[in-house]
Amino acid sequence: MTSKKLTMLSGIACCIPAGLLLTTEKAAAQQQDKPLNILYIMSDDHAYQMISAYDQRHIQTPNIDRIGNEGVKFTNSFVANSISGPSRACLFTGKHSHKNGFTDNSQRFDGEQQTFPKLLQKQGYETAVVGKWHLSSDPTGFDYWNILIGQGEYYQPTFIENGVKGVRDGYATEVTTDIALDWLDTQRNPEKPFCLILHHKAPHRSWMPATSDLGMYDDVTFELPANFYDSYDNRIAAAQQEMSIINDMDLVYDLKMADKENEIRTGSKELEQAGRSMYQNHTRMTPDEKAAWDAYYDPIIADFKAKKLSGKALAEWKYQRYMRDYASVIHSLDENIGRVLDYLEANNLLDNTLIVYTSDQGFYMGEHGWFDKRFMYEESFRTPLLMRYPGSQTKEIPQLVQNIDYAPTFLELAGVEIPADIQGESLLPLLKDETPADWRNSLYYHFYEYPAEHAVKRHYGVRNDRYKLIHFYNDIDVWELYDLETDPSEMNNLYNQPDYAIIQQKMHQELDRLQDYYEVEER
Ligand code: SGN
Ligand code: CA
Repeated sequence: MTSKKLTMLSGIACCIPAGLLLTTEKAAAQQQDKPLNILYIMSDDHAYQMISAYDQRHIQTPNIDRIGNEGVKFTNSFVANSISGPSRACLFTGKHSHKNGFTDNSQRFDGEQQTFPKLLQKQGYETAVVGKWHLSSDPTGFDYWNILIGQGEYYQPTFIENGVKGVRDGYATEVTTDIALDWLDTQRNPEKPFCLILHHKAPHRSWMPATSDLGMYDDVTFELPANFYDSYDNRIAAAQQEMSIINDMDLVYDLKMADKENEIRTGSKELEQAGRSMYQNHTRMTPDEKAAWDAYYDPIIADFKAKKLSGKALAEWKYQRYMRDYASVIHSLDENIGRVLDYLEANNLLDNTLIVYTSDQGFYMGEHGWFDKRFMYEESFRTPLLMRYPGSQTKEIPQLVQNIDYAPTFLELAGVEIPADIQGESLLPLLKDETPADWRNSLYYHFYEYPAEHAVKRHYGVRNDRYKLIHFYNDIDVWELYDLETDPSEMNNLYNQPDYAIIQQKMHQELDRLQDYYEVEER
């Protein structure tokens, strides 16, 4: 209970019978002594461009926005390594990838190492993780876990509940929410503070909406990003990726054009087959879901085939389909986050719980012509971050924050001493309107997953509030420098431009300093 509420209580003391007052005061004191609960909600690949608290152009997300409206919006929130498993390893350890050992999605997380859920458990918290896990080894540090296998499935997803596998009926976003609410309501020990990690699969590729949401954005024409037709001049690594909507987004697998006549060829046998099996055979859908799916997509497929689109018309048709599917997936996500907030409110848990909403990284919604993430460019380096912290007066936090900061934040909140080897910084002072004068002024980033799907080269770099320096390496050796003030879309690589020589040198120095600070051995 906040101190404001305690004052209110003592203010009405004269009207309350003595016995009841004692009980109320005792309850209030107990509540005040009890550390805040933690509800950490993270979705998978949720672009901030698709959250109305961040961007009003495309869709409305009133429930997600509510967390920020009643709390704070971080306007400069970033990840350390823009891909799922590594992002989750940074979250749980508070350390960069080279320290927690989980550098790319092919790894297995060493669950023996120190994580914040384990330290919270020691402090008396009850801990649970529900939904996407993606760290390969079994969860450690959780009293309850109920996780998807790998990427999980949108329909009738298989979960592993404390080691036991089972298929759950329903749509992933709803089922994941049901499991989380059931744990909150009936399974946890209400005497203990809780830490619930609620990880959605949505809106990960291949962006399959709930059947109830199919078509809900069909009347909307989404604005094409100004750099949709980027030609990647002077940016060799950007030119070599395989995440282009035009070239790599599969008509069948990604955009569901699994025609019954089997006439559509996409250029990728593997993706086409995977798509046909998923949408034509409907391997995981119930007969009702299958019927609703076909009733929606069959006419779109027929129309698409009749139009015989090519060139820019085809590219923009693909973009609109992508945006519509993705937006419809977000609709369910937003509604289900609303269900969780309503539950907390109805059960008097809103004002003693820190609520976090974020994504495992950002995502491209057509910027540079792309989908997916991985790059240190803004759309995927950034990630949305909204927090509802009871008692906070701040509305927006502009400081540079990163996903290695969650672990120390939760530990400080719980009254646990932050171990010296944790690399992140607690965000608690920022939430309490007490920004330290020496808050970090630059961020370190490192992406390792190459050679791999989407062919984004390995790279590391540094970003401060204005400039970004990136080094692409491995089978390439290319530097990039951006002035984010004059070129926020990162179209103009300034590396080795004489006018920027001093800035370039300073950014190199800053990169060296950060690599020393974070003890990066491999450079
Ligand atoms: C899958 C997707 C990729 C995606 C990775 C990583 N392909 O492999 O498009 O980049 O996951 O995503 S798919 O054909 O399986 O859909 S992450 O968010 O889990 O890291
Ligand atoms: Ca992801």
